[in-house]
Amino acid sequence: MTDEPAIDQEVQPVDADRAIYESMSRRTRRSFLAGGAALAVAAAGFELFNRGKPIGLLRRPLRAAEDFNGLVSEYVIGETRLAPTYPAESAIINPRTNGPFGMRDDLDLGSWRLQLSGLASPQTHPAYIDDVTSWKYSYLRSAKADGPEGKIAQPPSNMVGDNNKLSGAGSVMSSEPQLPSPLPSAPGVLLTMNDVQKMPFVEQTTEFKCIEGWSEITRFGGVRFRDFIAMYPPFRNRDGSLPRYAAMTSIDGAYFCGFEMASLMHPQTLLCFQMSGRDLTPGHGAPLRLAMPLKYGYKQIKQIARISYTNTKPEDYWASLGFDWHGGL
Ligand SMILES: Nc1nc2c(c(=O)[nH]1)N[C@H]1C(S)=C(S)[C@@H](COP(=O)(O)O)O[C@H]1N2
Ligand SMILES: [Mo]
Repeated sequence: MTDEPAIDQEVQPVDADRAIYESMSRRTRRSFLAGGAALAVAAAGFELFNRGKPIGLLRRPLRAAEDFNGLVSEYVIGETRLAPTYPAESAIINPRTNGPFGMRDDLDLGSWRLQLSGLASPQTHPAYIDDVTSWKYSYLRSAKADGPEGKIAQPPSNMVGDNNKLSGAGSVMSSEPQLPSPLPSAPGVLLTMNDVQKMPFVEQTTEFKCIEGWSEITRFGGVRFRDFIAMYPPFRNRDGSLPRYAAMTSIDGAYFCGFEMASLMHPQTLLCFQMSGRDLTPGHGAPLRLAMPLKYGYKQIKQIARISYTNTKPEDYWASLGFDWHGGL
């Protein structure tokens, strides 16, 4: 107990963030009321559970409860509080790797570009391209050994074991993803890691939680997604609002996540290229992944290749298998 790291409550908001922090404490109080309501719903619904038809991996009442939790997290809790932060020294040095889907451990990092679409005025950017999907990545191993370019990666053997422990998910986990969702062609920009690293560097030590039931204190380094949004502004709707969502896909499109814009604007959402003070390893999602300490690991997509802003709710890998689309803690 005593070597449990002290939670650092002294997160100092910069001025621009102050309004958010103030509304956070108000909203947190309100969320206790919502929590009470959720408990009542849970108690009443428990009996119905076994009668429900399965939807994806979850039975219907559980699915409904997940949707309800999603609403609570979206409108009441999720985007307005801060995850606790810890001293950098309390972070684990070699975090475990988990989740190999849609990844290529043989990606030639020099060939990596971020395909970014749904921008306000992409033509003004020097890296403008008519169709971001025309970019071809290259791989270090020969095409002969690995099959054609873009083939779904076979999980490297050191990354497989953990996934099979996800209860009830064994048959799904061992097969290829069912809903590969490569995003359609679109104009946009192709960014390099240098472009990403031009924004202010931030380090953040937070608890990383996987829905399988393990967690680790992890030190992430990267740039705030909200800075990235400011640097490469999304299109605006007629009423001036930002697009509702961003869709992201991993290198071969086989792992994909959707996010509310509010989640991406959260000050702890990072586009991340370091863990434990070192460059990301392939298993952890080199060169670029998300860190979102208010969401479960499955929303923290690794080896991002594509980000697209949209008003259409994006497909999500684990949501398509029955888990909550929001993945909030
Ligand atoms: N591309 C991709 N990203 C992914 C996954 C995956 O299978 N493929 N798994 C997710 C899950 S379930 C977890 S718990 C975390 C694990 O991150 P880590 O390997 O850095 O611990 O990655 C997430 N991001
Ligand atoms: Mo996970």
